[in-house]
Amino acid sequence: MINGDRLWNRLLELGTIGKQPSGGITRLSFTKEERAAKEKVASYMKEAGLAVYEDAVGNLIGRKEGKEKDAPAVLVGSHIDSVYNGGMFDGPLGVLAAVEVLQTMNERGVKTKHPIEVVAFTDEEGARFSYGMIGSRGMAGTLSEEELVHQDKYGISLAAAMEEAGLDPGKIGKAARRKGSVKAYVELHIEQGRVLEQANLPVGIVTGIAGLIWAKLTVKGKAEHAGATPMPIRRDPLVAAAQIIQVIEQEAKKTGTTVGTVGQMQVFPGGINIIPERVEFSLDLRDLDAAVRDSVFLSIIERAKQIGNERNVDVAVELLQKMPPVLCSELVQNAAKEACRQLGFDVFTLPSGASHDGVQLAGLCPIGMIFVRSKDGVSHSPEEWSSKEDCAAGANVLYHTVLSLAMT
Ligand code: HGY
Ligand code: MN
Ligand code: MN
Ligand code: MN
Repeated sequence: MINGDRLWNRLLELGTIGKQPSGGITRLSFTKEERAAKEKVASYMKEAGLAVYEDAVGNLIGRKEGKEKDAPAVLVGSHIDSVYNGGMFDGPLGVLAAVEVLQTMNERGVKTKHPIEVVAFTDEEGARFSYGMIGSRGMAGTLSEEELVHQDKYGISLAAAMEEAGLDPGKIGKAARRKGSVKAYVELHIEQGRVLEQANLPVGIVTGIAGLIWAKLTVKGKAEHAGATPMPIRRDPLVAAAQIIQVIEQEAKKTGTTVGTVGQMQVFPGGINIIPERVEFSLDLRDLDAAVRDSVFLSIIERAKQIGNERNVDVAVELLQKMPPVLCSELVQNAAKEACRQLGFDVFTLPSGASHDGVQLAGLCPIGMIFVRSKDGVSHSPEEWSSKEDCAAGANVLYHTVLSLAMT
């Protein structure tokens, strides 16, 4: 069994880095908080007896050699960057459990055929630049320098932030892994939903990961005096945006499986006595079925353009990123199911509404995920919580899953 106390203490310690007065954690990619978190995790990796390095896109990696040095590696990981005001488990549980698994193997003198690498992927969340999974895209070889133009709210580009962190945007291709060099990728993660809690189970095995679309909608009207402009002649972009947001909820609800969220909104110029000139807001749209998701997206755009015509305002939609839904491989799912049986846990499978780095790696190697129960299903919030016992349960399932994948 893994050392549950050591895992829990490291989770608590890492959770202090980037802690906000609100109790949430903000550890955005390429910031000093994330740098400090990387240094902390690198120290844990060294304690675990791993060879530690960062690749060309800033993924932090700890490697345990296999008996066959050049055999394809088994990757185990997650991320340590966070959303704004997030929780302490989303990402770190997967990275620290992976370190714990390898440290336990080394303490027991366990030798595997395949090398095993723990990976803390760069910028999984995409919170700072509204463009995520930079590290796993880099490792999959699908990240191009052109994508590094995305900017944060201060106008700093991903490329500039990477340079400041000592990385060379021109050399990100060096992080790409050759097909065949990775046997499988496994990620332990909190469920961030309510399914395991309602089933009264500590762990579950993921069948597939929903595909997401992120877009930015801009509605342009006419700034005028709030007091002197009669209602019928206004070209108010904020009222139009409010109608479009209602449409997003209606169209998503219609399918029963699609989820649509507006998480960001900015009103310009933002004066209390000015009819806004322009409104910008985000759209996060997801479904396990890409065709269903895409048809909802098209309906939303159509209705948004109609609303624009009716209200004589201009509606523009910019696609920020689009990720396909992916299925978890039988290879990894079966290894995880066998691990659950060995440990006496129910074998329970469920889909993931949240997206994860495995989506980017599915073209490189077989992928799979193990979920740990989330209290009240809450995540991306300071209320995010999983019990020490459930975290240890997940890490033990991860241990046996990785062992069986790396042994033969
Ligand atoms: O947005 C997501 O689903 C993940 O937390 N990056
Ligand atoms: Mn997240
Ligand atoms: Mn996550
Ligand atoms: Mn993830």
